[in-house]
Amino acid sequence: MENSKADLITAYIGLGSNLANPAEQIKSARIAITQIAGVQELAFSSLYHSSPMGPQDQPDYVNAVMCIATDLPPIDLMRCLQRIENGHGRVRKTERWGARTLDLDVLIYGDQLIEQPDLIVPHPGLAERAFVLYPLFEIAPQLVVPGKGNIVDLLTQCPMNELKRLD
Ligand code: ROI
Repeated sequence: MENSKADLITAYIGLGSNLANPAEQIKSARIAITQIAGVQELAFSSLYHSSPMGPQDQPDYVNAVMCIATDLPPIDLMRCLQRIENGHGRVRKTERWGARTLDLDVLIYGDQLIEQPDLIVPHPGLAERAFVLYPLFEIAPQLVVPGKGNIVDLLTQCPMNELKRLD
């Protein structure tokens, strides 16, 4: 369904990096996202330091979550985020879950459940990922994640592991 002009959707974006000065990658991605036409920043979490999920022979990550208001349809938003990833030197390798200069995921898009071949929202790994849930809770403590439930309930089932808040 097309969003009409007046319709602003609240969406959440997950940011992650573990190469080439991760904290700077996240900060410059934040600026690039605010420069997308049709996107306004509503909130940005602290930066978090996290140990890698997946293969352990890669550097630790810096993660954050951003809340935006947007009139872009979800696929257009995802394509804009992919362009920013590419502009930050993201090289897509065949190895699953390898190191990356910048990863930008549409975590949540309004109350929508989206299952398209190239976009699943809410992000399927959201409930198991401390590096997503804790920054999300910081900026949206009352959030109900569509199809998954209250952020507080999700948090209580997700150990913090090695996650550390940086600022
Ligand atoms: N692990 C952490 N800690 N943070 C991430 O952003 C992240 N992103 C990924 C995989 C490789 C699954 N692991 C991660 O895509």
